[in-house]
Amino acid sequence: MNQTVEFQQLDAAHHIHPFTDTAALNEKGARVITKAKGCFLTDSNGKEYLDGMAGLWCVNIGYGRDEMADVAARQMRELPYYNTFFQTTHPPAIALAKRIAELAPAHMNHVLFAGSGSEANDTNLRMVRHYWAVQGKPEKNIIIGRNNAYHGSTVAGASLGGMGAMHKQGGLPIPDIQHIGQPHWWAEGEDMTPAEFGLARAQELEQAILHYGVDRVAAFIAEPIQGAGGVIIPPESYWPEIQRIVDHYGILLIADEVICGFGRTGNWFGSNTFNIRPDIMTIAKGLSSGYIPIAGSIVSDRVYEGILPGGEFYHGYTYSSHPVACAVALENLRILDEENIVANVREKTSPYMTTRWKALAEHPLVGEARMCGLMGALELTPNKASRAKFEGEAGVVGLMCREHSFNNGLVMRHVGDKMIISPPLVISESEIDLLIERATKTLDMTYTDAKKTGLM
Ligand code: PXG
Repeated sequence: MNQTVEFQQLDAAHHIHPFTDTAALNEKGARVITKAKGCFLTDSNGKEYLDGMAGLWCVNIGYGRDEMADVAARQMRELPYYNTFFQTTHPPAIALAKRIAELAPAHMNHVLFAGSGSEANDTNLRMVRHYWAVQGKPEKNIIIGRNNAYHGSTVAGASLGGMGAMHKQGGLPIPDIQHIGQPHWWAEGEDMTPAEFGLARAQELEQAILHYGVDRVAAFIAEPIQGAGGVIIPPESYWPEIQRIVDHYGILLIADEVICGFGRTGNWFGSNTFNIRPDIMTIAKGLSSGYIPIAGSIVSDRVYEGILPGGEFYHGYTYSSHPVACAVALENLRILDEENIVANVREKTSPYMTTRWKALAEHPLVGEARMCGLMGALELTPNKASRAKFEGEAGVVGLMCREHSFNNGLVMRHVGDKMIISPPLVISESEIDLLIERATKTLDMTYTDAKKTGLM
């Protein structure tokens, strides 16, 4: 039997995929990725793909860095595991926490580690409620998130997020979580200017605080740029107004930096790019460039000191500050820093990529092409002028486009009828040229199909 078929059959027999219609996948067989180097993946048939998604928005330094494997092996030999419960610590946790505090905004100097972004957001939910309880305000426990935000897949993460389809499964959201509108001008701004719309959507936060009462609202959580929701870059008016509101009412601000952190927007954090002053930042993904699972909550001095009088915070994971994960993350941060990768995105790669990507808006299928740092999206539409949606269910054209993209050797994701991109931060100009060439061919093929099937 062909090895790919064997892999696919065994995969279908025993492996359940995340976020997948299992019956449909088993019928078709999964794509089997066997190795990767730099910005390229190779599948079990030897076909190469330019990885326009950096794995799942995480492989910032690119694949195949031997230093990362060497550090992991060294740390496994020296101290493969020990916990940081029971008044114990170890050198990799200390070194990584110190390095993160150096990189984070000046008022954020403390880190609690987790294994995934979802876990870190569970930490954040419990921490902000605990913070207010220690301040003598236990009823101040409502957390406000946004529609179409993504904060993970655990019970708290999915509740904080605003994905309707996720809320329908498993009885979510949990109590005392509320959602306001997202700053997605292209899809929802109607005849407002982006600036007016950004302001209006930010002011929904103020309306929510006044509606529930400032004595009930604990925190607001948001991604600086929504990633999984479709790379939604807020209008310039949005974040300054959010910051004004959280400052005015003294509400805690949680910036979910799981995607935006560690260079994705051309700065160490999306909070730097948008001039946000968070009380807590969620980090994961780019912290280790996906080489090993690790995440965390970076906590401001205000929240840290606010919690201290409360005694023990009954929270933590077996793998909080895992020594191998900490050592690998620290090596990743060394590479990002010493190879000047973040500044290079800001000054060179992002401007080049942005120019080339935005030119895709000329394509008859594309209503808007947007990019910040190295994360971008294309809005596919049957009518650019009216910013119309395709008839019928969303995502049919997006899915066609994704299939063509993979066949053309480019990993580009779809979210409904948006195409999204988030390549490794080490992508070169010639690789960007290749990405654009394959994306253009993909759009052409999708356009032909959409016309043929009467979708436009
Ligand atoms: N916050 C944000 C902003 C994320 O993007 C999480 C939290 C959760 O992290 P973990 O490590 O628990 O997955 C994420 C994760 C997609 C996709 O389809 C995006 C994520 C995860 C899975 C799929 O774009 N982001």
